[in-house]
Amino acid sequence: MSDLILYVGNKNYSSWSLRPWLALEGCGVPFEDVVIPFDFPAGNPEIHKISPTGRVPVLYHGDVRVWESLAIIEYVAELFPEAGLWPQDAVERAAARSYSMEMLSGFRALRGACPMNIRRAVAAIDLPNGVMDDVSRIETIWREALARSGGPFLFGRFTAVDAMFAPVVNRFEIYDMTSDPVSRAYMKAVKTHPAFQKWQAAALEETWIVPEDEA
Ligand SMILES: N[C@@H](CCC(=O)N[C@@H](CS)C(=O)NCC(=O)O)C(=O)O
Repeated sequence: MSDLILYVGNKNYSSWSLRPWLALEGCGVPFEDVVIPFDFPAGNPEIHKISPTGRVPVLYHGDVRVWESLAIIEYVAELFPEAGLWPQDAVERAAARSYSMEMLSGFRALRGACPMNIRRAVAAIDLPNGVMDDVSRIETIWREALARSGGPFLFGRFTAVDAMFAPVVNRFEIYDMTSDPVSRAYMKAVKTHPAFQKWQAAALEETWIVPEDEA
């Protein structure tokens, strides 16, 4: 039994939960997960019992509680340095963190209009202003990193920054947002990664419907 417990939201919808979950799973860090669905109109009161923000993800490690997706990744990266959550090279690590921070703090138009939804069938939707600017910046990041590393992941092997962008891979896919061959190859690498497949299989088992996340 692992002493790391990661509380996550619905695997079908919870993009912020997917990020640390995938970083840990994809880098071979032992942990357990507990799903707390947000299928209540006013939010699930259970989330408030375990999270200071009333949001997931939250990590428990004995008495230590860490919230916010990127803070969780950083905590676990320090706990398991050999797992290689970040690139080993300091300059590459700085770039990976910069991209991850862009994801955490930006791309609001895309995130607002195009919710992650693992089980959704592929279908384009009308996109409000700003969404394609976000798509363009993300594709520039991917192109830049993949050209430097040679792929198949942004920094060669799978790292936390790929986990940070994994919900975007789902969004690009289900809303049919790109035909760029470099993006498509990267999306395929993420979607076929065993850790992503494991999350996807669990998401497909879920039956909760969250109407506001059904674009
Ligand atoms: N900045 C936070 C965002 C967390 C967040 O917004 N989580 C959503 C799920 S993806 C949530 O808990 N929603 C529940 C609710 O609003 O009731 C992070 O990076 O962890």
